Amino acid sequence: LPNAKLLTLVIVEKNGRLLLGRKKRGFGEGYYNGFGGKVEDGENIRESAARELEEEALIKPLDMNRRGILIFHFDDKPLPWEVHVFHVADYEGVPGETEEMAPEWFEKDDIPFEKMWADDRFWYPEFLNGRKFWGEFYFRNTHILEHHKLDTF
Ligand code: 6U4
Ligand code: NA
Ligand code: NA
Repeated sequence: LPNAKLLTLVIVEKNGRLLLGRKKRGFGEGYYNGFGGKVEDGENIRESAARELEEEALIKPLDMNRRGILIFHFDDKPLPWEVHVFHVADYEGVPGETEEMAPEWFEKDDIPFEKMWADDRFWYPEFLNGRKFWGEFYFRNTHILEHHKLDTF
C-alpha cells in the first residue's frame, strides 16, 4: 500500500498456547497484543519483526513465517497502517517482562479478545488455523471498528 506506515506484529505459538503481551505504555496501552512496532529506516520487515520480539519479549525467533497483512484506516490519523503479521513456532531464551510489555501465555480457546484490539477477533481464528490472510479495517476515534473486509488464502 503506498503511503502507509509499516509495522510488524509477531505472535508466538508454542505447545498449543499463544504468547501475548500486555502493553504497558504508548499506543494500545492495557491491550493484549503480539509483539512488534514500527519498521525503521534501513531495516527490512522481517528483521524489524525479529528485533521487536527481542526488545519487547526478550526472546529470539528461530523461525518466522509471514501469515498476513492488516491494513488499518483511522479517521483521526493521516496515514493508514500496514501491519505485517508473523507466526513464530520456536525461539531462543525465556520470555520476560520489559518496560513495554508483560508477556503471558494463553490457551487458544481462551484468548482475551475483550482486552484486545477490535479487529483481532476477526483474524485470529484464521491465523490459528494456519491460513494466510489479508484484512482491511476502518476505525473511528482510534478504537471503534466501523467496518472491515477479510480475505484468506
Ligand atoms: P515506539 O514508538 O518505538 O514505542 P513501536 O514499538 O515502534 O513504538 P508500537 O508499539 O506503537 O510501535 O506498535 C504498535 C504495535 O501494535 C504493532 O506491533 C502493531 C500493533 N497493532 C497496532 N494496531 C493494531 C490492531 N488494531 N490490532 C492488533 N495489533 C495492532 O492486533
Ligand atoms: Na512496540
Ligand atoms: Na520501535
